[in-house]
Amino acid sequence: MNAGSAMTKGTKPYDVDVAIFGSGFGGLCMGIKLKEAGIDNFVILEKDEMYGGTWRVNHYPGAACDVPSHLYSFSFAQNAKWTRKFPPQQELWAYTQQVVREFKLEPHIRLNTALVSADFDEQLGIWRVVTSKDSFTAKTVVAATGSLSRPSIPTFPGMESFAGKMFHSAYWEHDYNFKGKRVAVIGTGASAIQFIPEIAPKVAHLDLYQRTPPWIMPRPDRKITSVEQWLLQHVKPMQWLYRFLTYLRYEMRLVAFTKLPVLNRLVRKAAVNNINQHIKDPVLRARLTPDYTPGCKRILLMNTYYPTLARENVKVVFDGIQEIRSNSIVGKDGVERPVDAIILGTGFDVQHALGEVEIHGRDGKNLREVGKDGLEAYKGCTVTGFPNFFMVTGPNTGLGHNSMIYMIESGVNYIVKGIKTILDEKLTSVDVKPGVQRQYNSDIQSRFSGTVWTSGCKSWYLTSTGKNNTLWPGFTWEYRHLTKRFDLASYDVAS
Ligand code: N01
Repeated sequence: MNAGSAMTKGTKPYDVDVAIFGSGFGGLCMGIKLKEAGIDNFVILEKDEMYGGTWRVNHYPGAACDVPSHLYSFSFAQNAKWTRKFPPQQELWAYTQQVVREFKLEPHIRLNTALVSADFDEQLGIWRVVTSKDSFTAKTVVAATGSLSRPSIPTFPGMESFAGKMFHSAYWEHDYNFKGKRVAVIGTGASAIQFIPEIAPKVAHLDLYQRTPPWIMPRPDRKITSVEQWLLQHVKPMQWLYRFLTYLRYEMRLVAFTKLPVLNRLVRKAAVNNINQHIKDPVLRARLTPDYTPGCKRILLMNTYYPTLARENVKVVFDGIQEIRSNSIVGKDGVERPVDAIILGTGFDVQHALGEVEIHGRDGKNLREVGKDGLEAYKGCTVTGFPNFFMVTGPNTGLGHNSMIYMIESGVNYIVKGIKTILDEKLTSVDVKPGVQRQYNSDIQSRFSGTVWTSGCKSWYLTSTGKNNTLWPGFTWEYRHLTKRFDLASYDVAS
């Protein structure tokens, strides 16, 4: 076993107190807060050659976050130096590197180390972890792999015969020269609407295969002036006030999604105006206007998408794909369109985010099997039958209205308190009671009734059976309150 610098077995019957899988915002926050709680014997496993999570992986042209910069950072590591109101990918990735340095996380991070399996040893109350490099034991494990980490690659008849270039937006090939090429983009989600305006001016022709149009609002982006940067850096109360006001503004969006659908009519009106302002062709306008309630799928923010669709060299194809041939795509409209490159902007497999990793809890229970119809958890953090196992951004913690960093900090607080309880009280295992998890999920599901998310659209928020196990249905401060303390009474405890 190559335990790594953070592993010191000492007198304990295991190598590390905590093994964290994933080094994005969730994994890094876990590390920082464990250190703060005095727990230093932990490792963060990262399967790739560098840490940083989704904002390192997704580097397609135009990649940027649609949550404002000053809210999309840790509350305890605010950054006054954002250059734009909405952070570009490069700045977000640089921010994660700055955080790793500032909080001295590097000795804990093990790069190029993919989790293969984790098995709970009932007798000892420990996890046996196997990675692509070695194996070790951990008292507790934390999955912080995020839900948008596994690209969803659709299959189309004849796809394997395509002789041109094809890649997913999460595997962007910057060396590919788009100049003069005929390009097909499949998908019109958050990623596609950001990279299409970047590549359209370079290509000879772009066919955009739209299955469902998204609702898109203008993105109120602009440069942050040096005076603003100075003020935010040197007048700390101002930084907090600015962050708080931004938080409140975004939190209010939930009212339109859940409490006052009438507000949604205003959103729809503004979004329709946005289409009409840029698209003059009435047929195209109609096909770009969604027929579902705004918010049912994530509302996107972009200024240059519709003007790009109005370009001479861009054609939106609405009828779907019948077949892919070696140098063309045949649409369901029967038209064969020649193509040199296909870019899949087809999103992520949210329901199978852990992929092929084997996680076995009590009695050999496989997490993938348990979650095959949509994983359920307690407070998004623990799963019955998987003792001493925690998740950051687990089921029903996603958001359509505010910053995920806030949710990450809340969940991490709960998990750190749970881990501290296990370690301090020398507990063998802590496993959420089945009845507690069942009741919690039944309450969560009942809260979706009457919200925009149950208004009838198909989205990646839902499982194949239509259950929403992705979103948190309330205000983010409710989740903060829920995760304030670790409620040991909700758990079966062995000591
Ligand atoms: O993926 P998506 P994404 N045939 O799932 C279409 C986050 N993100 O990578 O709508 C044809 O949104 C699919 O069509 P439909 C953010 O949370 C955040 O763009 O299912 N089309 C859809 O149009 C976001 O929501 C930022 O009918 C197919 C598209 O592909 C999440 O990542 C920035 C298809 C997928 O859109 C995912 O975004 C970027 C098929 N077989 C991303 N399969 C921020 O700024 C799928 N589609 C925070």
